[in-house]
Amino acid sequence: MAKEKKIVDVNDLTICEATAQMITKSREDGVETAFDRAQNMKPCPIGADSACCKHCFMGPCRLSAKDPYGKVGVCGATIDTIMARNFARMVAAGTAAHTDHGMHMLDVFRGVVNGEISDYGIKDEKKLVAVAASIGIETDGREIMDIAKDLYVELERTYTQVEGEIPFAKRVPVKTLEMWRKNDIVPRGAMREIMDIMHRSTMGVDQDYGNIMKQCSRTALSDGWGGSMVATELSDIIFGTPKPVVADVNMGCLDEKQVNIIIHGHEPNLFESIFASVSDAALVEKAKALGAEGINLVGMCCSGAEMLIRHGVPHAGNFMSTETVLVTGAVDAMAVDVQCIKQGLAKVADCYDTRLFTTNPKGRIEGVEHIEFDDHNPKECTDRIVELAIERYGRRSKPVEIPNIVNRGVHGFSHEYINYMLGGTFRAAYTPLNDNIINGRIRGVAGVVGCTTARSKQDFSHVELVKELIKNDVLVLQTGCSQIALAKAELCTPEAARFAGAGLAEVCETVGMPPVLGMGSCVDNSRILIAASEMVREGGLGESIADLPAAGCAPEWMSEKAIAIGQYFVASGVYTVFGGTFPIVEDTKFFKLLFGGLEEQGLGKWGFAPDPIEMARLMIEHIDKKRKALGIDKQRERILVGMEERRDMSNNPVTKGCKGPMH
Ligand code: SF4
Ligand code: MSK
Repeated sequence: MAKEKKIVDVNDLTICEATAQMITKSREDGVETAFDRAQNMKPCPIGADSACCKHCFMGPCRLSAKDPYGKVGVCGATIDTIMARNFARMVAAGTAAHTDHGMHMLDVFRGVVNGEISDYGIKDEKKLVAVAASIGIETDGREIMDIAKDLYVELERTYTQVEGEIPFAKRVPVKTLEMWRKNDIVPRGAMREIMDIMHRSTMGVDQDYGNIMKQCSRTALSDGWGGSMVATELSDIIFGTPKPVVADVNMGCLDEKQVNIIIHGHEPNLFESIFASVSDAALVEKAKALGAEGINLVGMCCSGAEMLIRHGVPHAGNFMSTETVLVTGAVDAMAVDVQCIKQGLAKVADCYDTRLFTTNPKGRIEGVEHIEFDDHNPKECTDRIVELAIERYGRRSKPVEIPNIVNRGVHGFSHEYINYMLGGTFRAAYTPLNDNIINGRIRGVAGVVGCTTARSKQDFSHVELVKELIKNDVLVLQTGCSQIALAKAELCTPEAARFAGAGLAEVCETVGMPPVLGMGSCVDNSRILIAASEMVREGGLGESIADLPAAGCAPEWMSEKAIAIGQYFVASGVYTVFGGTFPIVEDTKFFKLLFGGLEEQGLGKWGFAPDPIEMARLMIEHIDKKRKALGIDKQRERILVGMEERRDMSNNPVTKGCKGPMH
């Protein structure tokens, strides 16, 4: 007899009301999603602890978390070797994903520069010049295309360089770079680093967890300061650098009366091209001829986050909502490219007669129609997708049910815009931010990023953590699915300053900014690295990224990419807390290295807490530790004493006579 399937209350699965409604509908319709599959698929406890090894077939060998040093693998590998090798392979996979995405953007850039690609161009010349100058390319008095050619050649080294430091190492604060050199972790080209880590983590090579960890840092840094940074910078140069834009999120962005198309994945070029296709007058006419009011383009996941910040394209939801959005029956077509695309989409799309298309040669799904996207002729693919979506609209037969929920917010805080927002056109600088950290109005800065997962209540930890941080005057920078969770909770609005502590609220009100700044997709975490470097360069907050009163967190992570991101933040000097689960056996030597030993070497360190309030406590404790080390903890105490008075500005000893915190 088949085992009865476990059904869990939707309110225990998500705090996203729209997603909850659609989980309920999917159950009524007899359609399964990842939410329900997770309840009936227990994670393997040995795998969850990273205590198993299948690097050769004398195994797989399973060690015990209860008695980690009680036995070793058949080859003699210890628990520390096994966990370090597993960790290394996650870093390698995550780094490969981001750097391959960056490499693709480099291919597009080369095509644009050589004149082989004509559908896109150089949209932000100012940024092109700034990026080129930042890595030592001569820019004075030169033609844009000449600079662009040199930039292409230089950035290619991010991938192919066999020896020596990658180009963006020049952007790293001096003391941080010195620490990397001392630890021998300055990255070479990503291809070399990934090859190295895959080699040393095969059976019988590197069996010293500390040495493996060194290569984990080096590889991850080739992602954060390499592949991811190239992806972000070139996407800005080609498609435009984001600046604040008002945009809507949630499933209510779908419109029953229009042809609805969702783009889900990570690379912006597919989305940019379909953005052009949906404005094509002939296609719009075709849609109208079938009774539609128009064509409604909506994003999901990370390419959605990128289009949200760059163009204000509406966003329907994060990773855990990609199946449930199809349950609305309103999605006429969904096109996907790479990363975080559940195979389960195929079945759900089939049940609701949504046209699902893969577009990237690396990311096909068995049984799903593939329309290949080619940057040399991008509209051939995207026009076709729009046509097929229109066709599906014309034969919609099933009832449509769209949750009537839309949340409006402000997104698009690139590092360039933060610079401008705080300092103005003529004195663009991080000085006001640093000053407000030094005087204690802003206690510190937190990067809250990463996925949602079927193993945690969707969005819950993101929202609770961020609320707690801003309440304690911590300014929050966001990317990826986390940003969408907070946007749905309406914390990406200037009005959300009312949830912030008095100091942060005062700064937000003066500048007119939200306490939560959305910066884009998961590769855009590189924007946070650049912002951190600028804060160091500005002065007053120490000499390296490790000195900053800052911390990072991925409260609901699930992807190997998150491990790579976490490791490059840690290697850059940031205390990085993960929630949900962590693939490690506590109190082992490898555990002690990650959660303490790395910090002793001058890097950051990992943290873990299952509860969001505890995550916030750990991050704030770290921020306060850094404030104390910088000698700026006293300023904050004075600010706290003055909090009541500050409500009455005229009596406030701190602000009396001042125009405001940013002046
Ligand atoms: Fe077991 Fe060693 Fe083979 Fe891993 S490498 S499966 S620990 S024998
Ligand atoms: S999409 S990696 S679920 S952030 Fe970048 Fe979201 Fe995590 Fe995928």
